[in-house]
Amino acid sequence: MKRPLLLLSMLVIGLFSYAFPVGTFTSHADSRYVITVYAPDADTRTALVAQGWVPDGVDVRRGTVTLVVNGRGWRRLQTQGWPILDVRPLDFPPVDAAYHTYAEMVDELNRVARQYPNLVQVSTYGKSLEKRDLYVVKISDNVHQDESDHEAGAIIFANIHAREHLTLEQALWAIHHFTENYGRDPAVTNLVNQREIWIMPNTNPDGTEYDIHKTGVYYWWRKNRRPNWDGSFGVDLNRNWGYRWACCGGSSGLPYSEIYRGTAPFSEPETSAIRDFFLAHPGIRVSLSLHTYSELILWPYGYTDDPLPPDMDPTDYAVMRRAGRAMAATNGYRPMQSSELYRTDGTSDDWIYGALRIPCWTAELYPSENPPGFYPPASVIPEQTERNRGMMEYFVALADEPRKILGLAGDVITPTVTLRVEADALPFTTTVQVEDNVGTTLVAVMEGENVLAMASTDIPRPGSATYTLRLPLKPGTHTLQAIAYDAAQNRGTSTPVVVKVGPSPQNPLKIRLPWMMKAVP
Ligand code: 0X9
Ligand code: ZN
Repeated sequence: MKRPLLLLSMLVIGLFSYAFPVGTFTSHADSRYVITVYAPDADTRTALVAQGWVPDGVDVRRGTVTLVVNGRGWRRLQTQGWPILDVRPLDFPPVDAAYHTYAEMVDELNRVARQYPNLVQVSTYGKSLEKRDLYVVKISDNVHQDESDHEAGAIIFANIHAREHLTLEQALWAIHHFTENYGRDPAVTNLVNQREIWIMPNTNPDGTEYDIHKTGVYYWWRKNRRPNWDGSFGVDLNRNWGYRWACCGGSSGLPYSEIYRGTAPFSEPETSAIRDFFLAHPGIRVSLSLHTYSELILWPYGYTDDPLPPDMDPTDYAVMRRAGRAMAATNGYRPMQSSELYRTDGTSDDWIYGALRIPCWTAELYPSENPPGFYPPASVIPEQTERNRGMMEYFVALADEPRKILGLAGDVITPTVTLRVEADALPFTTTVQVEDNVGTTLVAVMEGENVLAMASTDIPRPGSATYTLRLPLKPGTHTLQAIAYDAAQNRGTSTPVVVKVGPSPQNPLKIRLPWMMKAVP
C-alpha cells in the first residue's frame, strides 16, 4: 500500500516541480545548497541513502530529508528523480548573512580583482582535504610582476580555525582597505607601492563550510574535516605544524580532541600548503595570523613559558615584543607571549619563527568574552574590523626591516619636507622639496585630512628630490602641508603654509576683482 502511494506522490510532486522549478538560483561550482527532498517513509529514505546521499536532517512528521549538496549534487538529485520541495543556498543565519560563506568569499575576491586589475591578483596555493581551492590574494602596485627584490612581503592568514568567522571578514576588510584607499590615502598608497601584501582569507574552508552546514545552527567547529581512525573528524590545524610538534603537552594525540595534532607534522593539506607557500616566497618578512576571540596580540613561542629560550634570537624577541605592544596600543588588545595564554605546540607561529625566523604574531580578535565568543552578530563586523586599521598598517609597514623599530637596522630617518607655493603661477602649483637618506617614495600636499595632490616613485634615489604638484585650489584661504614617505614608511611633514587664492580665469568670482594669490611661509 505504501509503494503506490509514494509513487503517486512522487509523480505529483515531480510534475509540480517540473512546472514550477524550485529555486531561481544559478548553480555555482563552489556554492552549496540546502535541499529538501520528499522521502515520506523509512524505505524511501533508505533508498536515498543507498544512492549515496547523507541526510543532514530528517523531518519524520513532514516526511522530508534535508541534504547539503553542491551544484553537481543538486543536478544529480534531479536526474535521479527525487522530488525536491525546496532549494536554498547554504548561508549564515539571516542575522549573520553579512558573513561570507566560502562561495561568497570566492565571488568577492574575483570581484575585487576585476575592479582593481593592477593592484589585486587572486590565485590558489593548494587544495583542502575535501578539494576546495585555497585562495591567496596579492596586493601591490604592478601586482602581476614579482617585485620581491625591492618590495618586502607581509602575509596575513585567517580562519585556520573554522568557527572563527570574524577573521575572514577582517581579511576581506584588509583587501578592501588596501585597494579602495589606494590613490586616496597617502599612507595606504605608499604601503601598496612599497610592499607585496599576501592575504589568505580562509585557510580552512572545509571547516568553515561544515560549521555553517545547517543554516541557523552553528557546529562550533574548530578543526579541519579529516576523517580520523577512531571515527571522529578533524585535526587542529594550529597544532599540526612541524616545529617541536607534539613536544610539550600543548596538543593532543587523541583524534576526537579539539587540539588533536594529527598523525604527523604537516599531515594536513591545509597546513602543508601554507608551509610550501612560505618556502616559495622568501620575500615574506613578517606574518600575522588571525584568530578569535579574546582581543590579544601574541608572539612566539607557544611551546615554552621561557620568553627567550635558546632557539630565539634576543633581537627578534625584542622586535616581536615591542611591535606586539605597539600594535596592541592601536586597538586596545592585550599583548603577551603566546604561552602566557596557554601552552601550545605545533602552532603556525612556532614554525614560522622557529623554522624560518620570520617575526610573527597572532591576533585574537573581538570579542573579549563569551558570549558572543566565536559568534558575534554580523552587525559588529564594520566596527570591529575598522578597529584594526592601525594594527594592519603598522604590521605591513614593518616588513622592510622589522628591526628598525629598535633603531638597530634599516631606515629610521624621516624625510625632511619643504613646501613652496609658486605664488604667481597658474594653475596653482607647489614644489615639494624632500631630503632623505635613502630617498622618498611618495609626497602629498594636504589640506587638513584632504589630499590635494599626490605623486610617487617606485624606486627612489637617495638625497634630495623635487616634486612639482598642481593643486585644484578654489578661491579662498588655504592652509597647506606637504607630507612625504620613504620606503620604510617613515613620514615627514613640512611646516604649514597659508595660501590666499583669489579668483582666476579658471575660477572666476561673480563679482570680478583683481585676482591675487599670496604665499605666507
Ligand atoms: O589555541 C590556539 O590555537 C589559539 N587560540 S584559539 O582560541 N583561537 O584557538 C592560540 C594560539 C597561540 N599560539 C601561538 N600563537 N603560538
Ligand atoms: Zn583560533
